[in-house]
Amino acid sequence: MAVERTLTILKPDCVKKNLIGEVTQRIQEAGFKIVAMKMTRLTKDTAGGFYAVHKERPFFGELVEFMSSGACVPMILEKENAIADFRKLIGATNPSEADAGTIRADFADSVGENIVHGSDSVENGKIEAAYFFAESDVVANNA
Ligand code: FUP
Repeated sequence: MAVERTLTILKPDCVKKNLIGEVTQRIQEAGFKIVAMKMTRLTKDTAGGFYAVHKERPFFGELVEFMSSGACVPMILEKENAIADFRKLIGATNPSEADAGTIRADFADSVGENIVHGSDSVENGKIEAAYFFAESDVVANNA
Protein backbone atom coordinates (compact mmCIF):
# COMPACT_ATOMS: atom_id res chain seq x y z
CA MET A 1 0.00 0.00 0.00
CA ALA A 2 1.25 3.47 -0.83
CA VAL A 3 2.37 5.94 1.81
CA GLU A 4 -0.01 8.90 1.65
CA ARG A 5 -0.41 12.24 3.36
CA THR A 6 -3.63 13.64 4.74
CA LEU A 7 -4.37 17.07 6.16
CA THR A 8 -6.21 17.17 9.42
CA ILE A 9 -7.42 20.13 11.44
CA LEU A 10 -8.18 19.84 15.14
CA LYS A 11 -11.09 22.25 14.97
CA PRO A 12 -11.96 25.08 17.41
CA ASP A 13 -14.31 22.81 19.42
CA CYS A 14 -11.44 20.33 19.93
CA VAL A 15 -9.16 23.12 21.18
CA LYS A 16 -11.85 24.68 23.42
CA LYS A 17 -12.67 21.32 25.01
CA ASN A 18 -8.97 20.79 25.85
CA LEU A 19 -8.88 17.70 23.67
CA ILE A 20 -5.74 18.48 21.63
CA GLY A 21 -3.69 15.95 23.61
CA GLU A 22 -6.26 13.16 23.65
CA VAL A 23 -7.12 13.42 19.96
CA THR A 24 -3.45 13.70 18.95
CA GLN A 25 -2.68 10.61 21.04
CA ARG A 26 -5.38 8.63 19.24
CA ILE A 27 -4.00 9.76 15.90
CA GLN A 28 -0.45 8.71 16.83
CA GLU A 29 -1.56 5.41 18.36
CA ALA A 30 -3.34 4.62 15.10
CA GLY A 31 0.04 4.80 13.37
CA PHE A 32 -0.02 8.25 11.79
CA LYS A 33 3.23 10.23 11.77
CA ILE A 34 2.89 13.97 12.30
CA VAL A 35 5.13 15.60 9.70
CA ALA A 36 3.87 19.20 10.11
CA MET A 37 1.84 20.85 12.86
CA LYS A 38 0.97 24.32 14.13
CA MET A 39 -1.65 26.29 16.02
CA THR A 40 -3.36 29.07 14.13
CA ARG A 41 -6.64 30.95 13.93
CA LEU A 42 -8.53 31.16 10.68
CA THR A 43 -10.21 34.37 9.63
CA LYS A 44 -13.62 34.26 7.97
CA ASP A 45 -11.83 34.70 4.66
CA THR A 46 -9.34 31.87 5.16
CA ALA A 47 -12.04 29.55 6.59
CA GLY A 48 -14.27 30.36 3.62
CA GLY A 49 -11.41 29.69 1.23
CA PHE A 50 -10.64 26.33 2.80
CA TYR A 51 -14.29 25.25 2.48
CA ALA A 52 -14.94 27.04 -0.85
CA VAL A 53 -16.36 23.82 -2.30
CA HIS A 54 -19.29 24.22 0.11
CA LYS A 55 -19.97 27.91 -0.54
CA GLU A 56 -23.43 27.39 -2.03
CA ARG A 57 -24.52 25.04 0.78
CA PRO A 58 -26.99 26.28 3.42
CA PHE A 59 -24.56 25.55 6.25
CA PHE A 60 -21.66 27.53 4.76
CA GLY A 61 -22.17 30.67 6.90
CA GLU A 62 -22.27 28.69 10.14
CA LEU A 63 -19.28 26.61 9.05
CA VAL A 64 -17.18 29.73 8.40
CA GLU A 65 -18.34 31.29 11.67
CA PHE A 66 -17.40 28.16 13.62
CA MET A 67 -14.05 27.54 11.92
CA SER A 68 -12.98 31.14 12.61
CA SER A 69 -14.33 31.15 16.20
CA GLY A 70 -11.05 30.17 17.86
CA ALA A 71 -7.68 28.51 17.51
CA CYS A 72 -7.28 25.33 15.51
CA VAL A 73 -4.40 22.89 14.97
CA PRO A 74 -3.73 21.82 11.39
CA MET A 75 -1.37 18.88 10.88
CA ILE A 76 -0.03 16.91 7.96
CA LEU A 77 -0.12 13.18 8.73
CA GLU A 78 1.73 10.42 6.93
CA LYS A 79 0.92 6.71 6.81
CA GLU A 80 0.24 3.91 4.39
CA ASN A 81 -3.32 4.37 3.12
CA ALA A 82 -3.58 7.56 5.21
CA ILE A 83 -6.63 9.07 3.49
CA ALA A 84 -9.01 6.14 4.02
CA ASP A 85 -7.54 5.06 7.35
CA PHE A 86 -7.86 8.55 8.81
CA ARG A 87 -11.47 8.90 7.75
CA LYS A 88 -12.13 5.53 9.39
CA LEU A 89 -10.45 6.75 12.59
CA ILE A 90 -12.53 9.96 12.75
CA GLY A 91 -15.89 8.49 11.68
CA ALA A 92 -18.79 9.93 9.69
CA THR A 93 -19.23 13.69 9.33
CA ASN A 94 -22.34 13.53 11.50
CA PRO A 95 -21.25 12.15 14.89
CA SER A 96 -24.66 10.52 15.40
CA GLU A 97 -23.85 8.35 12.35
CA ALA A 98 -20.20 7.74 13.28
CA ASP A 99 -19.12 4.24 14.29
CA ALA A 100 -18.58 3.62 18.01
CA GLY A 101 -15.03 4.31 19.10
CA THR A 102 -14.31 6.85 16.39
CA ILE A 103 -13.04 10.31 17.32
CA ARG A 104 -16.22 12.05 16.19
CA ALA A 105 -18.52 9.52 17.90
CA ASP A 106 -16.63 9.98 21.16
CA PHE A 107 -16.05 13.75 21.18
CA ALA A 108 -18.21 15.66 18.66
CA ASP A 109 -21.46 17.44 19.51
CA SER A 110 -22.98 17.93 16.06
CA VAL A 111 -22.42 17.70 12.31
CA GLY A 112 -21.29 21.33 12.33
CA GLU A 113 -18.93 21.04 15.30
CA ASN A 114 -17.30 17.70 14.67
CA ILE A 115 -13.84 18.05 16.28
CA VAL A 116 -11.63 17.17 13.35
CA HIS A 117 -11.18 17.48 9.58
CA GLY A 118 -9.70 14.83 7.30
CA SER A 119 -8.92 15.12 3.58
CA ASP A 120 -11.14 13.04 1.29
CA SER A 121 -8.53 12.25 -1.40
CA VAL A 122 -4.76 12.32 -1.94
CA GLU A 123 -5.20 15.18 -4.39
CA ASN A 124 -7.30 17.27 -2.00
CA GLY A 125 -4.89 16.41 0.80
CA LYS A 126 -2.09 18.08 -1.19
CA ILE A 127 -4.19 21.17 -1.89
CA GLU A 128 -5.31 21.40 1.75
CA ALA A 129 -1.79 20.86 3.12
CA ALA A 130 -0.53 23.71 0.92
CA TYR A 131 -3.26 25.91 2.41
CA PHE A 132 -1.50 25.78 5.78
CA PHE A 133 2.10 24.70 5.20
CA ALA A 134 5.05 25.36 2.93
CA GLU A 135 6.95 22.26 1.76
CA SER A 136 9.83 23.47 3.97
CA ASP A 137 7.57 23.12 7.06
CA VAL A 138 7.27 19.38 6.49
CA VAL A 139 9.82 17.36 8.41
CA ALA A 140 10.86 13.75 8.12
CA ASN A 141 9.39 12.22 11.26
CA ASN A 142 11.08 8.92 11.89
CA ALA A 143 9.90 8.51 15.47
P1 FUP B 1 -16.02 15.87 6.04
O1 FUP B 1 -15.32 15.48 4.77
O2 FUP B 1 -16.40 14.70 6.91
O3 FUP B 1 -15.30 16.95 6.82
O4 FUP B 1 -17.42 16.49 5.60
P2 FUP B 1 -17.84 17.51 4.45
O5 FUP B 1 -16.69 17.88 3.56
O6 FUP B 1 -19.07 16.95 3.82
O7 FUP B 1 -18.27 18.78 5.29
C1 FUP B 1 -17.30 19.70 5.73
C2 FUP B 1 -17.82 20.39 6.95
O8 FUP B 1 -19.05 21.06 6.66
C3 FUP B 1 -18.17 19.45 8.10
F1 FUP B 1 -17.09 19.10 8.80
C4 FUP B 1 -19.15 20.26 8.88
C5 FUP B 1 -19.88 21.04 7.81
N1 FUP B 1 -21.19 20.45 7.46
C6 FUP B 1 -22.31 20.92 8.11
O9 FUP B 1 -22.21 21.80 8.96
N2 FUP B 1 -23.52 20.36 7.78
C7 FUP B 1 -23.64 19.36 6.87
O10 FUP B 1 -24.78 18.91 6.60
C8 FUP B 1 -22.48 18.89 6.22
C9 FUP B 1 -21.27 19.45 6.55
